[in-house]
Amino acid sequence: MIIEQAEVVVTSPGRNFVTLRLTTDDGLVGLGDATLNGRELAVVSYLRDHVVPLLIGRDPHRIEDTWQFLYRSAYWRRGPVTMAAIAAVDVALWDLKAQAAGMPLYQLLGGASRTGLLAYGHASGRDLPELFDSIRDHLEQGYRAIRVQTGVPGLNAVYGVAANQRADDTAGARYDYEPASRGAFPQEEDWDTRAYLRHLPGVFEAVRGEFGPELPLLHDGHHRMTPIQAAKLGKALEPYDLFWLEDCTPAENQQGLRLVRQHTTTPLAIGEIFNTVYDYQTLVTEQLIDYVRSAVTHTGGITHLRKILDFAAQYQIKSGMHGPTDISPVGMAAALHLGLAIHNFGIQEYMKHGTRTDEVFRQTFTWTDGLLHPGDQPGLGVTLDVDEAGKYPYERAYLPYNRLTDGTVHDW
Ligand code: KDG
Ligand code: MG
Repeated sequence: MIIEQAEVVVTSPGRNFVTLRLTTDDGLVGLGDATLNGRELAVVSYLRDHVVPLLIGRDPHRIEDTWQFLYRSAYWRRGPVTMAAIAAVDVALWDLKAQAAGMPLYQLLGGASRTGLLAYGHASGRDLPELFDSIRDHLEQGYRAIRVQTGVPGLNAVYGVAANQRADDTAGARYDYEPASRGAFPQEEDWDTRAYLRHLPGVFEAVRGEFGPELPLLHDGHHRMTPIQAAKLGKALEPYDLFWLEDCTPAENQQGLRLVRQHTTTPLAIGEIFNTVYDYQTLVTEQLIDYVRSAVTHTGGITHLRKILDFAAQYQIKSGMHGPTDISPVGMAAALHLGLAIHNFGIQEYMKHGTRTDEVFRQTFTWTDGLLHPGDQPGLGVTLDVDEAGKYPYERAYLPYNRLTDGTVHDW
């Protein structure tokens, strides 16, 4: 078998997605997700201009060799653009290998280690009544674990609080949360860490009061605190028994997590913007985190993320793969196969795509009683309807950025 054709498909059925589509001389089609929210076209160019020409004629079975070739032969290593491009190739190759074997991909990764994957959804509200409604709605949808994001008095737009109508679904239905906005310039949001720190513990106290002690609750700090502020928040949230506190600091300063860890037993999750195992070395070997947030899509694919997760497993650290709507259905499917196979699965983020996206990407995963399963079709179990994809051309979109009340640019 050889790779005969490699195409990069860009489509925007509600939001932008970049997909690598490999076709073999046997007529098999393998898919890989290369979506990098707000910087999509950089990955398109990396793939189209530099990688696609190297793939034609290659043996698709040589996954590890192809990975090492793309990583090492570029000379310029790592970074989100490179690693998203390599991830797309890697996942498309795994998809092809599993189809050629006539097996769902998780079987090639060692077989199922569980019957389904615990998933969490995104509840949010500008105030408590809105937040409680959103949590009830998620419980009715079957979620058994819920991320809680809330408005902060005095701030106009806060990360994770659903602000938009669902762009591509039933009129009036609430869009869970899509931070990127279409247009020529990123939207500006405002931020005040002290106001947030004063407000958040009371919100979790109220949520526990309303929904009881058992429901696993998560929260995303979205990189906005210094280590000492994160330590203070983790400590203040201890009575509410969080499943995790995510991205409490911009964690490229891995050593900063030592300070956080010294002060709190609130479990910590980090890594959605990381792209290689090297971003985790201190965090893992010093056991400064509890969950690895990396997505297959942004971390060099299944081949590299599996290595990170095996490394983490030696330190009792589990997976908590990133799964917002900017991970395409192809990227989600890859996460589900990997999550089903590994021993140290923790939880999977699951936001659900809109109906138009689901028409472009036909999927076979299941969602039953709060548990996801990738399904038993050979390969990833996702097909791309190229005609449907062609109806939705790329639209320029940016993630927002933050300014503090005095105008200083802050982490978003
Ligand atoms: O593109 C950015 C989003 O993927 C990110 O803001 C979502 O933090 C996020 C999460 O935890 O889902
Ligand atoms: Mg996050």
